[in-house]
Amino acid sequence: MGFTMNQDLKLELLKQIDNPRALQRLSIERLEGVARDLRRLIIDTVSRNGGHLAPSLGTVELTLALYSVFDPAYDKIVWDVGHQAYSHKILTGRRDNFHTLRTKGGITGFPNRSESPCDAFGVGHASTSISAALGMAAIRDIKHESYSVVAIIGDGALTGGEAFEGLNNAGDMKKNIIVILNDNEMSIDKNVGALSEYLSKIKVTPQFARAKKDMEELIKSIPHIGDQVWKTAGIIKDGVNKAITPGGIFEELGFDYIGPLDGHDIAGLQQVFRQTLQMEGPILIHVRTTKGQGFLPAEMHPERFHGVGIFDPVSGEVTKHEGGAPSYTKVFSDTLIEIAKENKDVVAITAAMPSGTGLKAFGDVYPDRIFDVGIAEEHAVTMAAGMAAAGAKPVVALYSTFAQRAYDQWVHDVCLQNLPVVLCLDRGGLVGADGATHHGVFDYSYLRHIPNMVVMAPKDEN
Ligand SMILES: Cc1ncc(C[n+]2csc(CCOP(=O)(O)OP(=O)(O)O)c2C)c(N)n1
Repeated sequence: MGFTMNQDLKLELLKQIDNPRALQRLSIERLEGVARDLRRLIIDTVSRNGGHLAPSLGTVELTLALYSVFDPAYDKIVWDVGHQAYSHKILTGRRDNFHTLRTKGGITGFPNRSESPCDAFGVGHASTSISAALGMAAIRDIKHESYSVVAIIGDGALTGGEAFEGLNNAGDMKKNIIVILNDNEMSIDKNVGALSEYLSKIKVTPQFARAKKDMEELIKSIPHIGDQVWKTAGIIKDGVNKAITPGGIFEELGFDYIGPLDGHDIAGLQQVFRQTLQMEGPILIHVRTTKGQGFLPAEMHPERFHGVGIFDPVSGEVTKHEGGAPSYTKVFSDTLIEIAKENKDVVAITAAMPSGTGLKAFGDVYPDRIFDVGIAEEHAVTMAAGMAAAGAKPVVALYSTFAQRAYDQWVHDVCLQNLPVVLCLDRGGLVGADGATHHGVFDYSYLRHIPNMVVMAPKDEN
């Protein structure tokens, strides 16, 4: 399974790219050819080994445009979660081994500092990229170095609190840092949250964003008093800003906002990336992409192809595993629906994983009793504590590895107050192909010692 490269794949253009710097010399037509080769290799490999197909298909052009302007061996490119970074891996020295993706001893599923110097930061959990990138930018400036720092974060990962903490701090520190927001309106399932709605309402073209600059130039050109008018008319200027600038929320946070851009238009992206080389301070580039781009089954079912097992690379039909014991997820899902029938106080909370945790079925039966809070495990747990304090019996369903985020919330918000919150942990133990970032091996050690916490592990589905 997946240990040899498919010799039928020609990949003529991709085979010529031994170093990402070669991309800087290619025409747009050639880069588009490389994009086609990348998609072929990604689809072929993931169809045999499983992996994060739809996220990685969505970022092919974005990666090519980025690496035809920035150099991942010199600049610091920080991918958030890293599940969309297969093109990055292939273009940075792992093309010929890519067929070993997610196999023992093979290429790992996420950027990994021990795998390549081009993997600026190790990832797997969401919403860390802006903080990490800001840290790099701060030290770059102390050391008087000159590399660019770029964080690429999805609209789903942007729902995580740490991403907001990073934005807030970056806007204040005013370091040269670029945040690329890869907006495909999807988390694993449909993205949630007020910010997601805000992003979807930004429908303005880049030309319209230019209007702000034109207004500034117009006012400043008034003879004698123009500069003064621009300086003193703070309130008006602010009003103008808000009225005509898309992405104003990011401007308010101290970023220069550029977008929304077509994330599959290599030439358009290149042009903007080059412009940023002349700019100072934090910049947010809002890019719209299609999850699963270029493989119809994944475009039509981005949730199914977010993280997928073995499938037919032509039809997209996913190989089903019939028989065997029911999964933990299925047993949990069915049981919670039963319990909720008896007990009207039971509500369920998911942190952006309704499908993965089995809570989707619960939501179908009890749409008013399920809460998808986004990739926000800390918030999920404290919100559950609030619900318990108000008389409910909340069940928080998380993957073991992501629950690590909410350690203090369990100590301080749930257990110290002895509130009746149930945590159901999926993916406990070694999880296999997703690797070290996703293993659920610490839950006993980080939960068992907390006073008032009872830890139980089911022996089997009964
Ligand atoms: C802390 C944490 N919680 C949950 C996850 C599981 N997870 C992986 S990718 C993902 C969705 C990310 O959405 P987005 O950032 O928009 O990227 P896209 O897949 O849409 O490209 C989630 C919830 C995670 N990796 N980390």
